Amino acid sequence: MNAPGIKAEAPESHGRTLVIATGNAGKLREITEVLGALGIAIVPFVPEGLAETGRSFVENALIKARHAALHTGRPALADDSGLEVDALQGAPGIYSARYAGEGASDGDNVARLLTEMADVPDERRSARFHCLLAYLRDPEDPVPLIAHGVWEGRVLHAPRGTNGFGYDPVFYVPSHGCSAAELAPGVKNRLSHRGQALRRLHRMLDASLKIDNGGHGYPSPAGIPSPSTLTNRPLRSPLAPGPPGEG
Ligand code: ITT
Repeated sequence: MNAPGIKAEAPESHGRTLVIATGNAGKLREITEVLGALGIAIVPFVPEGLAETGRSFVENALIKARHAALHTGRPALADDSGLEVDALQGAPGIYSARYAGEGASDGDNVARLLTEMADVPDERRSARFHCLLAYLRDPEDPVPLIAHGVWEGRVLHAPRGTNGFGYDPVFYVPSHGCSAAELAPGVKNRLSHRGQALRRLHRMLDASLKIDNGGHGYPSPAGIPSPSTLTNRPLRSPLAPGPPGEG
């Protein structure tokens, strides 16, 4: 029987379920849509109060995934992402979520970006989103799966559109002649850094499942705690055996 609160019963999910470590509702929406279309149900885990002390996207993604794997006792996936602006020597980069300071809102961050870019002419406004995904089978996993996606664009002079989140209203998408916040969610996911990385990770998980059945791959839904039980408290030692019935 499936754990309560888990969407694993949905026929299209084929029982594949992943813990996602994020406190960002916009990311969660996009990840749920992409992985849902690939038949994977999502169990969110909010890594509250966790310091992202890495110096790179990949380090921060690993910190978040390891934290979630430790505190849920399950394999976990995390996304670290951000906007790299050439005229700002790569800023805000890994500091994108707190560009205007700790606890800054999306609006605060966009406002600071537009201020910093006020005197930058059109031809020097190139930028790109990066998304690094890290997947760990357990907190000690020595071979995490890492997937990277990049989305090229330009920084607009003023916000446009209301979809998406973060810097989407000021990220111009040349292929579609509009901002990322003017794209329908499905279109953004087809083009975006996150959509690319998620589809890559999905292929890696499937390939890994074929090679070392029982190594990487999707956990069985049995024994996955319900979302309400996913907290920062460790459910069990990472070295303790899993719930009965799991190999
Ligand atoms: P979690 O760590 O809990 O996942 P976070 O928002 O703190 O949430 P990051 O540290 O990875 O996540 O920071 C990512 C920031 O980069 C995010 O807050 C946005 O400001 C920006 N960003 C990332 N992807 C984006 C996207 O698709 N569209 C717009 N902005 C994006």
